[in-house]
Amino acid sequence: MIRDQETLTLLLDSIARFVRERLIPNEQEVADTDRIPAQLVAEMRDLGLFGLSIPEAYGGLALTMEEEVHVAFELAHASPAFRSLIGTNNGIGSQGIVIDGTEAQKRHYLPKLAAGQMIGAFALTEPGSGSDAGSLKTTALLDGDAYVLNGSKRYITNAPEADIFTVMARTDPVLTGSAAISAFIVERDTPGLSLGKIDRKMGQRGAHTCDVIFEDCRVPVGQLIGGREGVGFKTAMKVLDKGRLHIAAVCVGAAERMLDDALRYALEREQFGQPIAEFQLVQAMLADSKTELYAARCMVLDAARRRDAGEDVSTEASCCKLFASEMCGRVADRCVQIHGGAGYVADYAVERFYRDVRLFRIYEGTSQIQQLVIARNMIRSAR
Ligand code: COS
Repeated sequence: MIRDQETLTLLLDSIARFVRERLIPNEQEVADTDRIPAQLVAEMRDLGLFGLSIPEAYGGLALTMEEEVHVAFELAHASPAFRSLIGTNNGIGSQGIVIDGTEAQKRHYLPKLAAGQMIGAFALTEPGSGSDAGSLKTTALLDGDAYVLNGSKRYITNAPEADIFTVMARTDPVLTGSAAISAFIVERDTPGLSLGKIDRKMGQRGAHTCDVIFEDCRVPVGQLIGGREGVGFKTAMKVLDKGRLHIAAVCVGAAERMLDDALRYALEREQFGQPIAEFQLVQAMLADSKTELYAARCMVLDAARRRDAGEDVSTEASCCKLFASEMCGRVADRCVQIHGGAGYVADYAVERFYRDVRLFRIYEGTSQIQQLVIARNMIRSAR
């Protein structure tokens, strides 16, 4: 749902200008230094990018899902590291509170997340539990007026920068499975919380992940999201439904950027006396990429509109994440191919994007998990 086309167009124009004039010219520096300059972070705050999906009552822009995916299409034209910094505050790092938090939790945390004064992170994955999120082992056992957390979380996006973590942990030491999982808001400076060293990743330099370790970390009872035990896994799944749709939109934006670069290169680069864009085998790669991109864009917009209309889009979000992230991988591969030898050297953005976009098929649920969710939902509704 687009509430006011004129306002949205103004927002998208200013983001497109910011991407073109500020983010893209700084991409290489971010890749070289593994850090987003503080000045750019401040400009992202001023544009309201940290609070896109947070309700207006708590200082956010309260974008509908359809509006949010349009913003994600634009932002993802620049290096994914930029989107990643604002991504957790708008997505997995805030939505647990937005969807299931108590009024007091919303009032305390959301305005700071929306303003970018606080960075949020989402701590679900563990060393022994990735795709099988329901088997997580971190415990949170009630002791007086606090839950005592023990365990460790892995590959947590923005953990090195985070001020608060949404942490999924077991509040029942006996019950197995997801029904014993509860969600907590844990502040970074809580005694007993420590961070591992920053992971050395294949790509997305400038966006950081690391382990988050809990050793007898006492978290006040008021930090239990929604004030209810045993519903933390469902909170996590609801957060991921939205996150997967957002990531699918990011895949569309990144693929558009790579294809723009490849088309420009194909028009400039001459071989056999003419631009390589004149060759039909290059045209096939351009055309296949454009076609798949168009399909992914339509899917993302349709699912976003359905979510705005109040439909359960768990299946559609997984369809979008599966198709768009796999599409993005195929487009990245073709765009490197169109660049030829130039696509394999770091002077061209496509070499970096090729590595950066590989993550899209893995995080917020691998392609195989999306297949599983889609098929299980189909079977469940047919029974
Ligand atoms: N919304 C609300 N509730 C949901 C839900 C959703 N999208 N998906 C599942 N649930 C509920 C189920 O209804 C079930 O509730 P009941 O026990 O009351 O029936 C409960 O959650 C458990 O669901 P399920 O039995 O389907 O859980 P499984 O352990 O079989 O696992 C998958 C489900 C595999 C889909 C889940 O573990 C998953 O998404 N894994 C990937 C994790 C991931 O994306 N990690 C990325 C890192 S975070 S960036």
